[in-house]
Amino acid sequence: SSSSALKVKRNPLFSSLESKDVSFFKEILGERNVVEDEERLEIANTDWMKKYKGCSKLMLLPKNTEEVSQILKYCDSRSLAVVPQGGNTGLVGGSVPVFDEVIINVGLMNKVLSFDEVSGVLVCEAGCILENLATFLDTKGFVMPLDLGAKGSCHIGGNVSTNAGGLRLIRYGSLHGTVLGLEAVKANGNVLDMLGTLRKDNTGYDLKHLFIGSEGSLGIVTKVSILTQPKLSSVNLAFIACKDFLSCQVLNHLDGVRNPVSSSENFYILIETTGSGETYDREKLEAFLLKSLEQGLVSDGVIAQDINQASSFWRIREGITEALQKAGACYKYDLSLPVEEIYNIVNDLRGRLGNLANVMGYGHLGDGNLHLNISAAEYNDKLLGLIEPYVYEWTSKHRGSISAEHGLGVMKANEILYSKSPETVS
Ligand code: FAD
Ligand code: 2HG
Ligand code: ZN
Repeated sequence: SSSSALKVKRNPLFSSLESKDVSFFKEILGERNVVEDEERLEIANTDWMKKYKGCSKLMLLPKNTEEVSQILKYCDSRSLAVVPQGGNTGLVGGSVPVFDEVIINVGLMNKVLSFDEVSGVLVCEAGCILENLATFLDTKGFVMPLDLGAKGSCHIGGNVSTNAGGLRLIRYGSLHGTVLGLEAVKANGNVLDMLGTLRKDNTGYDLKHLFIGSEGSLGIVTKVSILTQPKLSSVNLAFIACKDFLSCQVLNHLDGVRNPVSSSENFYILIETTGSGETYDREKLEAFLLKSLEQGLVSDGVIAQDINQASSFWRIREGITEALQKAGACYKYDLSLPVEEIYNIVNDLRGRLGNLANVMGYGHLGDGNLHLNISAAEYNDKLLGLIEPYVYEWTSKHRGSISAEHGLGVMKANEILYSKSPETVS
């Protein structure tokens, strides 16, 4: 359970939910948006990996910022603990209660508020699902600056709160660059209007940056203003096999997905380019592949011939997490490391764990971000003892980050000192 993972006891200073609290919430939110139904709570208490589980008796579904503010103000006055929840796709146990916290899910706050077709600035509520925003922008000829495998469920507010990286970071940069403004509600109910749409604003501290990646610890994000990008006409996608870094053994777990390249190598890389010169862009990518083949860096490669083939390539990459989920228990580490070191930790762990588990390395090579996934039949303490603190110490020794893009959550809240000096934490 999440409480044993965190090795903490419920803080007795927090009160327990009483029926008068539920009545208050029903009064401000309406009966329907105060969820006490056991089945729905079971889902909301359980994380995506089914690894972390809380025992909340209540989920609240506010419809606007004012309701979020009222909820938080009341919880603050009654000392009721809360946990903000978005699409519940987080991979570090942060989106579900540790004990009996009240779950606040902003999923009903899912409206696009404005879109400026000249600047590309989109302003929306935090509960918008990433894929819905992408679909909306597509009709306007724009794309979101971020994309990730969980797009069908994750919320933009969740993305901001975890500072999600994803598959386009190398092209469009991190959310610290693309998020132009936020609205958030602090634990005492105060609303912080930081919802600017300006590209430049140096009037004092840029408070919104503290919220990006704060995992709900500073308040609930209710609105997001984000810079989107024009959709470019030429998109090229190459799937290459090579003798370098990225392991793709996990392909074996993907039902019905054929390996697009005929040779079977240990390493695969997916490269997407976007531009506006269709012939030129393609020729450039082809020339790059040819040169890499000649130099012996690449052993095989294909460029997607059409959009269907391109999405089938992306499905392979985006489906790894789900495939591993089906394969059994999975210990996940999300590391930033100097690129040249990335694969050494995979090899080290293979040696260390032997046939106790399958060690997989994949991720975002261009960002220096390794997803080290250790797959076993079931979770067990002996295996965990061999992995931790080994992985954290290894990462710390190389001045890496123990959370590149997923956040600390419950899983790593107590491990922050592996990546930050004490003075910067206390
Ligand atoms: P949740 O999981 O609901 O919550 C995550 C954290 O944010 C929790 O701490 C929660 O309390 C807090 N939170 C949520 N909403 C709010 C809010 N409105 N205000 C304040 N706090 C809030 N992550 C990546 O970075 N890159 C990837 O490529 C990637 N791919 C993934 C693929 C799959 C298949 C899956 C399952 C996950 C993937 N993730 C990835 C992890 C996850 O999708 C992201 O962390 C995502 O940003 C979480 O969004 P969410 O809405 O689901 O948030
Ligand atoms: C990805 O890049 C996600 O696919 C998930 O960040 C990584 O499951 C993982 O470890
Ligand atoms: Zn990732």
